[in-house]
Amino acid sequence: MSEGKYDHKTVEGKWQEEWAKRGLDQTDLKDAKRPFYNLMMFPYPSAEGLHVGNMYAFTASDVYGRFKRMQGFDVFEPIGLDGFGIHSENYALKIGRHPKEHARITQENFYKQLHQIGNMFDWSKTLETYDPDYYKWTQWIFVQMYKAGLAYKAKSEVNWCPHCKTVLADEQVIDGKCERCKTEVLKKELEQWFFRITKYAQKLLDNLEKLDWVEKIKASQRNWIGRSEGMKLKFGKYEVFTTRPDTVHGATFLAVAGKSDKFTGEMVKNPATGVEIPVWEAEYIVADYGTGAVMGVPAHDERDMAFAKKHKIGMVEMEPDESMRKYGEKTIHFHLRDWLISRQRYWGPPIPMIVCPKCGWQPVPEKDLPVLLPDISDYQPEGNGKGPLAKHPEFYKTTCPECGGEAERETDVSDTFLDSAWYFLKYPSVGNDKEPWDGEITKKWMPVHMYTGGAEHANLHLLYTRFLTMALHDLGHVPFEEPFTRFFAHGMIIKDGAKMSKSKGNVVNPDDYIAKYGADALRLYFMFLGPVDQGGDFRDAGMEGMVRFVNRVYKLFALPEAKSADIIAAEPRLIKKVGEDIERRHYNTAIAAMMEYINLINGVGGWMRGQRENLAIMLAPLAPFLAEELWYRLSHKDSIHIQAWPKYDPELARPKQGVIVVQVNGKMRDRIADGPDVEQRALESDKVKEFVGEAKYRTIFVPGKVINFVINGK
Ligand code: ANZ
Ligand code: ZN
Repeated sequence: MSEGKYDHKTVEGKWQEEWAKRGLDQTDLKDAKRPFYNLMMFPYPSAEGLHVGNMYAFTASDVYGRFKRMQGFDVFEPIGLDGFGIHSENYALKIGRHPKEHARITQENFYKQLHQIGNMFDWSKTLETYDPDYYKWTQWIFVQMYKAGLAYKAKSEVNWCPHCKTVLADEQVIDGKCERCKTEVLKKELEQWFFRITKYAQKLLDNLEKLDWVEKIKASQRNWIGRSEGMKLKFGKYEVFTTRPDTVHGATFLAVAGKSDKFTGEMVKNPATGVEIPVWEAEYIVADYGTGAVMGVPAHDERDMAFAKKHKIGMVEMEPDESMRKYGEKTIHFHLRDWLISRQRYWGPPIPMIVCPKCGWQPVPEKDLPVLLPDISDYQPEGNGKGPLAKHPEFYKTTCPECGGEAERETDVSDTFLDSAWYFLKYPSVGNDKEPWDGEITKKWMPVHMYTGGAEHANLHLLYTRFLTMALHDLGHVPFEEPFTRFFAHGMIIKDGAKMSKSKGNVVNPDDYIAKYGADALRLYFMFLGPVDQGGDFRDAGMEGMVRFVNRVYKLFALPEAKSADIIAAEPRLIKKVGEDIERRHYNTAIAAMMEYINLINGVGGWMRGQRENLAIMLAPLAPFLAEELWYRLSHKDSIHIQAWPKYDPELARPKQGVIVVQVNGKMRDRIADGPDVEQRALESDKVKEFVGEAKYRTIFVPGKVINFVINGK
């Protein structure tokens, strides 16, 4: 065993190469006995590369995957790039680089960064959403949705981002601003492609009960779906949707959606009172919610009250009346609106539809997929409601698949969130270009066993992917309705009190840290910040501490062989604690427990081989390079990462009890933890052995206090 400092550069380089050569992280997807699909949310490249915050989340997910592998699961941990879309494209536009060229550069950098951190990714199964072998199937999914009546084109009032020069789905408007560029979003009346997510509103809601997800994500989805039970009541030719039919007596006006408030000149009869009430157009009425018409009850509703006051409409006080149910029928409405899927941009999969003057809209025949995104130099969005492909007749001029006549292709591309709504289905089937995914493999590996990602995607990605999976299930393409059995939301990394972001200028590039301190030290540092669901504050100072920790562990393995009752007593507790903490992703306390244990060993000055092996194994998910090196130095030929997680005797792992003083002939020689087998453990102590040797003895045991070995003849 070599002395001195641990050289992370040499060690990490060596094991990266060796692991790749052995195919250590390539999962045998066909023959796996205990499949465990450990997935981290799809990364989308924005600027130069991954920052420390992204790396944090990936490492947190990887520690869990490595732990599961040591528990005997066949873990599949794939990685790829969500490289299509506005986010990447906006950055490419900003720096004046073609999005395709930009993607090539980012891809190389991303994979290099992700490789360095030492995650157990199966590098034989990577995928990128802009790869035609991938988006061929994204388009195929669009075609299936169209054929099933789940994709349609319609004119509606939609969100328009004047900066991104494209429409956005409701879910991509956060507090009135564009999710990607934070510009104030405008409303526009446009004809667009939609996915009929509303058809699944009830199922999206019901299935939440079955999912092992954190409650705040489920609550967010419930709220977004917004189920509302009420009644439809007839007011003359108008029908209103109300959740308070019992207040119908107090309706003093009727309001329909309008761009500004104005009296229409029309009067209708209140069905309950027979009184004629005025019909108004009102700004506060949403055109496509409920029936688009509301009965105004100023006495019971704040907005109606404000409207009535402003326009001097009367108010009627009355007692709520349950008998009014006879004026209408029960109905349910959802706030969720259909998913707007088309984008007037360049960097996405062309929507695989053709419009023919005679036959109307036709899907591109499946044998003609993919519809390739052409290489063009005028890829900038124009903001005229059409995408850049609309300037290219060589792209859009085609023939009708139905009648063979002249026809035109759709020139919008699809939303990036469609690319990322199905990627998990493709990973295990990467390489299969005959079908989107392999039936057997899909059944064996999915739903995903553990999904880790950011909570900010509750109503975006997590809702879209649930919907798409349900739709694909109903169309017979996948054997399950829900994509992710468990979802774990990781916390955020902040720096100087603020979320890490380029605009705040507090982004930390992990590359420098890996080069300087090593991947293991960075991983340990991340995981020591706090429980993963809480994230933490990134401070340079802490890194040094982790480098010292790595070196201490390394030196520990140079200590001589020695048997200590204290270490023997501490070990089962450590194994229990580290395992349980990793399972609930409190990696920080697992590390803290190991630190304490290391202090104990240093105090004793030696330890046993089995203890060394177990500690190395427990460190392996957190510090995979260091652990592998230690394992190798213990003369093992196989990888530490496929060793079984250490077992412990639950009896011995019970919380620490009192300390027993061990005496030989009345003189204190050692202390051991109280618990079962006190005598045996006391005799295993080197300090005790030294004095007892082969001599005959009798034992005086005072439970909870002292054990005294009295050597015969004394
Ligand atoms: C009369 C009334 C009296 C109402 C009262 C509420 C309280 P949720 O729960 O969100 O579904 N409403 C219906 N359609 C609307 C539209 N298109 N635009 C704006 N407001 C609309 O809310 C349903 C309630 O919101 C309905 O019940 C209606 O006002 C209003 F004391 O009817 B209510
Ligand atoms: Zn035709």
